[in-house]
Amino acid sequence: MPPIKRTKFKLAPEQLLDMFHWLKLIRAFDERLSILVRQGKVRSGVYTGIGQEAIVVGTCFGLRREDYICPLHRDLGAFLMKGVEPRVMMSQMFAKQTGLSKGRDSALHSGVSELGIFGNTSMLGANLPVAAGLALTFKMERTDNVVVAYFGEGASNVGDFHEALNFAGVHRLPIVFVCENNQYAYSVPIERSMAIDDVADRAHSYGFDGVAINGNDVLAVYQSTLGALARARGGEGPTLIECKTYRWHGHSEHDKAFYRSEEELAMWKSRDPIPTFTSYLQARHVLTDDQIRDIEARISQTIDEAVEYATNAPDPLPEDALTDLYA
Ligand SMILES: Cc1ncc(C[n+]2csc(CCOP(=O)(O)OP(=O)(O)O)c2C)c(N)n1
Repeated sequence: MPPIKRTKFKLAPEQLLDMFHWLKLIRAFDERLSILVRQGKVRSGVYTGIGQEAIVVGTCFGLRREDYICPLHRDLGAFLMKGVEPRVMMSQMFAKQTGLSKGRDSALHSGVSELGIFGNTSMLGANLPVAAGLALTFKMERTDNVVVAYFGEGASNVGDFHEALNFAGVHRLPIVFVCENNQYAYSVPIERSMAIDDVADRAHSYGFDGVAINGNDVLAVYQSTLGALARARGGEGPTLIECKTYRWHGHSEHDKAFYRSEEELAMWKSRDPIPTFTSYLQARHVLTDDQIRDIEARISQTIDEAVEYATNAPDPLPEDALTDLYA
């Protein structure tokens, strides 16, 4: 298969600053959640994506409201980028009435159809056939909307992954499969679960392109996504983008991650997507120290307000347990 052509793009300074803001907000949101877990305030498992932010920022940045995302347990940032307010997201983590599932769900399975967010299921890979179904709907309705479906490298070993890619390839569906390859599926390192180096290669078996990129480079992720979105909107079918990255925390906040070395963590921390992008912006005179301070202050205020709002929000009521039942 010929290599995917690189998509040309130009972002205005305001757009670059917007990207920077999202990276910082998502990092700060996850970091605060990590503290709140230790304070016993969160009524859910918390699976932070600290270190992986460039993936959700780079993949969501070019989306329209009507496009659908199928996020993973580690992608709270994608909810924010698709339009969920931080205080609503925080309420969701606190299992309050003001959260997306009104406090009747563990935090990770909610969706918002008006914003194009499909709720995740716990079974790894199970979101992918559903995502392919959504993409089939878009194709049958003759819209040019696209589905962006996220999965971990661990999930790419599950049957559902292969069925979804096969179906998407056969029907040339408008879908972008985004692999967040953070090197571990819980405690299992990638070399113990896969005999190939790149998950991206798996796309070729299903008749479409796969590309492996630096998932800590937000512009590289954005660029690959732009190309994949254009192909999907133009009727050329799916693309798999494998983003190589690393999660700084354990699988979840209760996992101390003793299965990996300090040296390995330090090496990946030196590839932190935020300072890399900060240096890029500063070298181009798009971002000043004052702007950084201003953005950080605004984010800190947003998150403080979100925590206060969620803390004071009402708990779900027993009599509401059966409202909103679909069937
Ligand atoms: C089918 C299935 N098998 C096992 C699990 C238990 N489990 C939950 S998350 C996880 C690891 C996921 O790894 P990966 O897909 O790489 O995503 P990551 O958490 O690294 O982002 C496992 C094994 C599950 N939820 N579903």
